[in-house]
Amino acid sequence: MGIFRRGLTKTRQSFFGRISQILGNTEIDDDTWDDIETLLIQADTGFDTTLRVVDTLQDQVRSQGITKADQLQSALKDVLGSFLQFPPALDITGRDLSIILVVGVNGSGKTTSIAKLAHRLKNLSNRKVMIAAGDTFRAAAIEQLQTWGERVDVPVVANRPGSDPGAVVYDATAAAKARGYEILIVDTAGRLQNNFNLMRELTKISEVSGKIVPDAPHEVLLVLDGTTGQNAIEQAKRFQEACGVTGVIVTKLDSTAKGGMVFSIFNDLELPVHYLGLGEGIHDLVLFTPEFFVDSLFDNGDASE
Ligand SMILES: Nc1nc2c(ncn2[C@@H]2O[C@H](COP(=O)(O)OP(=O)(O)OP(=O)(O)O)[C@@H](O)[C@H]2O)c(=O)[nH]1
Ligand SMILES: [Mg+2]
Repeated sequence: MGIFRRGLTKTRQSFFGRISQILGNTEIDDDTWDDIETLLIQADTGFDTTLRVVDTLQDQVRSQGITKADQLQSALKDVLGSFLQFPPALDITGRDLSIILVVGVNGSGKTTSIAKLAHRLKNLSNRKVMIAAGDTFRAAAIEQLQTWGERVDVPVVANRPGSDPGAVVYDATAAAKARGYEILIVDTAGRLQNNFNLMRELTKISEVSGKIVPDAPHEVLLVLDGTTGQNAIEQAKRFQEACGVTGVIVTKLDSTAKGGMVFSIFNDLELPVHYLGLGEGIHDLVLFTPEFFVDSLFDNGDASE
């Protein structure tokens, strides 16, 4: 819980935590609803999700007989919570080798999240983890991943810069299988969702591992930069078309005020958020927990912040 509250300090201070102050101690009227709508939109909750949240909140207010604006905070908290779900466990058990493909636009936090995830799976779940350096675009990308691999003590299969990423994934899959690894996490180069050729390459990469391991990749995790807000929703739709995204990691929520995007991912994309990135360190990847997330968005009178 502590890491959620600390990580989401900016979102809390800029938006949700200010709600009681914004609404004041008045009767609920049209201005109240306008204020709540504005707050949600500004926090990047997205238009459709915002309207649904406000509708549901209005129903609650009616059925519970709430008349004062200052009673709205806890009702809003409940409604927001009802728009989230605890993510299902990653589909990485019950077979010899499971493959997780990690995709996203440039700089969204893929490589860092892979290192954090490898660390989690190895140390918290006690799994044998290997990483494939499927971003062959830049030499620095391969080195960055190798450095992380050393730090978290996980082997990294790589080829030379400029080589075919599909071939790296093929080799890594074969190596992981031969050496009895249980989870292979595949890094990919960042790409813009509207670049047709690069998105097609992703489709191919995603198919390669399936030639060795049936039904692979078992998870396709899209890494979304929390600071990009609603733009990320558009990105997600294109990645879904190219490689069948199964879930999302939202990064950099420590450095942005726009946590509302998480509600939009669940409701507009109907994808689970598995993890949140709340910093640059190896431990700063937390399992998404709806209660902790919503609680951390609101002020609980804690003066220590
Ligand atoms: N504050 C913060 N920074 C993050 C987080 N996740 C990643 N970063 C930073 O974001 C920058 C980009 O991260 P990378 O992991 O290299 O991103 P990438 O998606 O692999 O980038 P490309 O491979 O170039 O597409 C780095 O400086 C990371 O330290 C996070 O949760 N919080
Ligand atoms: Mg990278």
